[in-house]
Amino acid sequence: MRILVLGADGYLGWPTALYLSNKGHEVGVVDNFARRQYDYEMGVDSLVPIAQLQRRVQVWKEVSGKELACWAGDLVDPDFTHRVIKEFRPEAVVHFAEQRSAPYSMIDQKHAVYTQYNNVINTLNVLYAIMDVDPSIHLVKLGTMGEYGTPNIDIEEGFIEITHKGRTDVLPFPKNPHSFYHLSKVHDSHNIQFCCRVWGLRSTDLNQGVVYGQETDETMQHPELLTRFDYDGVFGTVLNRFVVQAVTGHPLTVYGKGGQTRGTLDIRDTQACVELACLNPPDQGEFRVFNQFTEQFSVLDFANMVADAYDGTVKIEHTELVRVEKEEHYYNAVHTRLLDLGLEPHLLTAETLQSMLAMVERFKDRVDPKAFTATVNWRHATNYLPTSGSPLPR
Ligand code: NAD
Ligand code: USQ
Repeated sequence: MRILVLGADGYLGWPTALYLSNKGHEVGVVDNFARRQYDYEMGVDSLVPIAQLQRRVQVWKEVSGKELACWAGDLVDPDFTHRVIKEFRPEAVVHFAEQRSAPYSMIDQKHAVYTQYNNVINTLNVLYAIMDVDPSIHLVKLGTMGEYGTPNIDIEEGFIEITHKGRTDVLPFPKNPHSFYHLSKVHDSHNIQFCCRVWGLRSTDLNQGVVYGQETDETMQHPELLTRFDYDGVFGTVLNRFVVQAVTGHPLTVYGKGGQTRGTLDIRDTQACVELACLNPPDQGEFRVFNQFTEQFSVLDFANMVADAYDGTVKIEHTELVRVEKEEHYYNAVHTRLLDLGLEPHLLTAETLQSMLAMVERFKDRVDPKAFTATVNWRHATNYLPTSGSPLPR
């Protein structure tokens, strides 16, 4: 297939582009490097050094003999977005290209507005470009399990049958997200569903859980093919942070009681799920939702698993609950549709954790312990940054 990967300089976009290319698809990659600029803004860096996108594309060609078409530009610019989709003429567009940190979106008004503007407007531009260039292009959009929040009922896969006052309908599952970032994904989902219903586009919304891991078959082929790995208090996700904290002798930072439960998956399963979605497109006019995760754990489960897997002393610290979220709650989310398409999950085993710990060991001299601090508090919409006047990526 011809597959265009948006956000291909990022943690997930880059390894997914390589995976698709390795599978024989013709792949194009797009990014505006906003993610690198958030690091400059906050004075942090990926644990794993990453080569520039253009260099990675060149190395991939040397290693695999496969070409990636590459565009540098901002999807918020409608002309750029339109031009790329027209030039590449993909059969599927895989859209990773958003500001994806909940804490970043909660720093202050400027970061909340940036997040929603960047995410919602760039997705609208992609929808308009697809409509104009070729409405049969399948939009595979990365959403998030966090769109649903943590309701006290089972979470269905996108839709729920409701009987109300004697009448029955199948409706989008209620959304109750807990950050301006997660809200941007809800707004995207509504816009995409609307375009499928009204214009007859087709799309798969991949409501993905928290991803962990770093190494994939393709990125391991050369040091300059590695993908980023974030452990700081704004972009680092929970399990990735915990393995870095364990290796560097820092207490694992469980916010509050640690009963917060989330769906989660291995980075290699992100790659496989995206390909499965591309290879099995929905009908024209259909808006389809897959809950993209393989297991669910509480934050405290993650901490205990890391402590068990690490061959050394690990301290678990219950720190202030910096977010407004339930510390203990019911959680049971359906996730069968990708399994039905043939997904064979990599589950979170001691072996997986040990390989993550070994990877961190190799780069531990790059760790800045100051970056572990959770600097954003949901209850205070203030500028915490010493460089708060710094420009956002645009
Ligand atoms: P990331 O920040 O590492 O990558 C996103 C990439 O998109 C970055 O390289 C960034 O520069 C680019 N980008 C952002 N705005 C852009 C724009 N306007 N134009 C062009 N490029 C732009 O994030 P990630 O962790 O790789 O996540 C990718 C996607 O998956 C996101 O949409 C995220 O919401 C979703 N997701 C991630 C996780 C996770 O655990 N990492 C879990 C669930 C869902
Ligand atoms: N947490 C801790 N300690 C930490 C870091 C996080 O207790 O040191 C807790 C958080 O409070 C939260 C949970 O762990 O309850 C998950 O936090 P996270 O930062 O790992 O993940 P989250 O903010 O939910 O966002 C990440 C990605 C986002 C994606 C989302 C999937 O950054 O792009 O959409 O995971 S989901 O959680 O399913 O919505």
